[in-house]
Amino acid sequence: MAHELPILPYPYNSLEPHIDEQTMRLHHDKHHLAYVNGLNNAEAKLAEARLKGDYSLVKHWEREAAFHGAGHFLHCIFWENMSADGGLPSPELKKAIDSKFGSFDAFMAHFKAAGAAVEGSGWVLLVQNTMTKALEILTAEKHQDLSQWVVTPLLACDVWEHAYYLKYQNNRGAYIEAFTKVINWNDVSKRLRS
Ligand code: MN3
Repeated sequence: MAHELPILPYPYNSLEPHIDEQTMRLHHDKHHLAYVNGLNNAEAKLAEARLKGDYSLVKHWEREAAFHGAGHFLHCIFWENMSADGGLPSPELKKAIDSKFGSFDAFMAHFKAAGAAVEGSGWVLLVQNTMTKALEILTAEKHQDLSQWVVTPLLACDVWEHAYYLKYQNNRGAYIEAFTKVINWNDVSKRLRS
């Protein structure tokens, strides 16, 4: 089954003025689509390699599958993580945030600082450890190398330049601030596992 570009769960302009329509169109229709196509291509090449028993390019296609696969699935979460009217963290999520970070404000300050500090392209993520159930903030400077394997992403903020450059230029901090205005806490809360 080929992977498909998900339909954006809201109109392209619905996150204005925080995230602009032109960025959303380019980001979803061009950048995310490239990940979907890249992942499908890598999977097809790996299937072909198995069929032929020819693994001479396996390192390349495994890297392609990791790069495009990470890009595809993180963007799927990213679109759903945003909303014009995202509500508040559920009582369970609020409790988990307070327990890990001390307070919601401390969590937000940590999340924004971690995102602004990512070198080059990458992501800042709120994740849940599947062994301990505790929350953590992690950054993925190369998203194919997302550190700590036993985590579930709950909240993903794309800090690649294509996510903000049209509107915010080099001011990534202002973009992250804007992102926090459109976080869909209903969606983030739904991803938390007890
Ligand atoms: Mn992106």
